[in-house]
Amino acid sequence: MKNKRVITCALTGAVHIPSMSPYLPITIEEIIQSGVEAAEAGASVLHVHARIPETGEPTNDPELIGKIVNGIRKESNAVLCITTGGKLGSTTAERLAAIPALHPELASCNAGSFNFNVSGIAEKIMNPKYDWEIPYVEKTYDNIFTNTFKGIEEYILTMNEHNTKPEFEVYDVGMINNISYFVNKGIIKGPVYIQFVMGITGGIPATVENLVFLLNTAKNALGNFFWSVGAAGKAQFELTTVAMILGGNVRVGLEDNLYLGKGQLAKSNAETVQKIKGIAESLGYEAASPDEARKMLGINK
Ligand code: KMH
Ligand code: ZN
Repeated sequence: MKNKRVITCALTGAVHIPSMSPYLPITIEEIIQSGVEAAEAGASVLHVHARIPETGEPTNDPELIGKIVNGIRKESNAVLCITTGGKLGSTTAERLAAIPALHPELASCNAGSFNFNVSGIAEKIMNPKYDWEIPYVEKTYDNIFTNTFKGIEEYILTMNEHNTKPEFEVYDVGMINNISYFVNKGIIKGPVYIQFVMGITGGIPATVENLVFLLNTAKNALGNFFWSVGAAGKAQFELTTVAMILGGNVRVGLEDNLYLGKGQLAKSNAETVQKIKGIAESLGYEAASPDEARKMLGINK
């Protein structure tokens, strides 16, 4: 498995707004199709959020998430990672609702609170398609993405109960200590899995030096752990490429970045997977299959 790399595709997220790209999947059918295509292109893990089909607004509605999950499960063996980050400003109960309902193999578990500011998007959108879009992103100027110790414990314990492995989203270096706290408390089952999400305004900048710093800090704090890198915006392909060279795994997809290159919108999630898979293969790595990803992550289907 040394040359295998797990490609995660984050399909739509809760940050980008429909007016930013006509290719952002919105409806249940679009998200299912986009996920199936991304898996066919080489993604072994699909990170799932839902949006209200009529408006594209992010939602935690477990029924909508369930329809997407069941639709993808019918057509693909990909590992599904359901968000518990959810819509900006949601409560813990709202963010957790889909886990008991769907007991996914993986779910995101955000490893600490921080300022999650995407208000800059508002300046780039001249003619928004929907009324909710500009207020939604502007509100993040005064937003703390809340993930307290009490909350993180609740996410971990709920996931344990439903046989779901937490994927710890680490946005800054101090969050590694938070994971270490819960390892020492003995509530994290199996090897720790970290998704370093770099380059959010409010989190650690997406640079190679910072990735090496995060990795060294995590090695000192945790010993062995499984890891992947996602990065916001144009740093996505640079940082994921470096991650593979350093022995890590990667997350691409339209949740984090809408572009394949300068001024070139990605027309699908599959295109972002094809791009990183091509880079992987040119470096001598192979995309892990879903069952190989399960082995690498230490999860049972
Ligand atoms: N919803 C964003 C605030 C996750 O999926 O867990 C963060 C997010 C992370 O999307
Ligand atoms: Zn997400």
